[in-house]
Amino acid sequence: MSKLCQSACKAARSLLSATAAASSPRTSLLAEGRNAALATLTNLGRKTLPTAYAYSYHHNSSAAAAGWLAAIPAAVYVLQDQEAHAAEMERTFIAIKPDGVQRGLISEILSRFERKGFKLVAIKLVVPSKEFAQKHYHDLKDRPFFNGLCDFLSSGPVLAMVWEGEGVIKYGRKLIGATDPQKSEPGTIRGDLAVVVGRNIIHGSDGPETAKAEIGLWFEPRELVSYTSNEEKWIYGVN
Ligand code: DAT
Ligand code: MG
Repeated sequence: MSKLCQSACKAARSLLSATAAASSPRTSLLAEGRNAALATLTNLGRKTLPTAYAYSYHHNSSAAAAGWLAAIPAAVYVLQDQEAHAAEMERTFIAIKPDGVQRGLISEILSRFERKGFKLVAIKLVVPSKEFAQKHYHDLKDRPFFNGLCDFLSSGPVLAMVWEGEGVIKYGRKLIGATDPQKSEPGTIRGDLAVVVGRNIIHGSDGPETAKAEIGLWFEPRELVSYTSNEEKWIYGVN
């Protein structure tokens, strides 16, 4: 986070607690400032003044300053809200292996995760080295197919991804289907799109620990993008 953003957040936190201590209707203040807050966040990211603020700055600088002050607590609220939301959401590592990439199945596979309602938070196309493949599949090092498996994973581009959502680790595996495509149900990715276990086109973490380890192996923390999707309020809800 930039210095500017950090000090804005700090100031905003003091403002928030002061407002809370005075027991004034904080929520309405925050609600009013929500749009302005989004502009503030965007502005902090871009380090430029949005046109509307630049305009009011020239015409009424004290009003503009008041606008900024009102926006900052709400900006922090939105930021904290997003961070808290992202923190509690489960993430899994999904990779389209070289066979899936070469067969032009990227969009077909991505669309299944997307249509379900899961959220893409990281994606990159990489050719892993054999050593990297061995790290990824380290738990299979004693299996007879380990060497061939690592040769295959490092033989071409792999589309590495992190997907986020409630229950995404377990349900991601359901979308993928059984390891052996001969045993995968129709309707699953492997069931519909693959035939043999050695070319089963996709990888998905099999539990919370492996998800964490695999995300850490394939991605730098800064490559994971936390954001609120417009669809979230329609995907999640309790009646
Ligand atoms: P999954 O990919 O479903 O998590 P896994 O972790 O047991 O399955 O194995 C990793 C990969 O190794 C798998 O996607 C394909 C390959 N593999 C597994 N069993 C195999 C076998 N009996 N023969 C050849 N390759 C195999
Ligand atoms: Mg596995």
